[in-house]
Amino acid sequence: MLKIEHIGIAVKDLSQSNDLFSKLFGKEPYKLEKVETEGVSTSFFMMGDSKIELLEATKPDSAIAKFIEKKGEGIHHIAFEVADICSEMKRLQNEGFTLLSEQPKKGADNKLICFLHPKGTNGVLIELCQEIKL
Ligand code: CMX
Repeated sequence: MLKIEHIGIAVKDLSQSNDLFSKLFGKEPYKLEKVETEGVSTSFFMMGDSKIELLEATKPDSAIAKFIEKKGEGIHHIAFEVADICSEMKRLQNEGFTLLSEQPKKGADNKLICFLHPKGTNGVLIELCQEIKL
């Protein structure tokens, strides 16, 4: 793994949280993006070499809706950049971690992504992400 690519924060109301975090950071999000397959609306703030992603559920059965129902708003996942997601997935599977998809999926912000189950990582949901080269 190369670096922390972003930290994801689950929020109830993206528009209100964009205002709140814009005030906190002193800058606007550089991107707003809906990811239908994950059932989320997202925004991204550039924070030096890393990012903060805010996530609002767009469907009642999405991972973010379930998370907020159970735990409330807050840090949802930590995403790590990897150079080659397929080889990293194989490596982690061989190490005994539980991958939440067999293949990388298309995620927000032009990334291929894969999650690891938080039960195998001390209760922290980990995302691997690789930039899609255009
Ligand atoms: N961080 C830590 N623990 C989490 C968690 C999270 N984000 N989400 C769920 N859990 C915990 C639950 O609290 C539960 O713990 P207990 O068994 O102790 O109660 C356990 O994981 C299993 O949870 P569950 O309710 O049985 O299962 P869910 O249906 O909530 O699924 C998970 C959990 C992680 C498998 C699912 O949320 C998932 O597949 N996540 C990956 C995809 C995702 O999060 N997409 C949204 C973000 C997309 C993006 O970044 O663009």
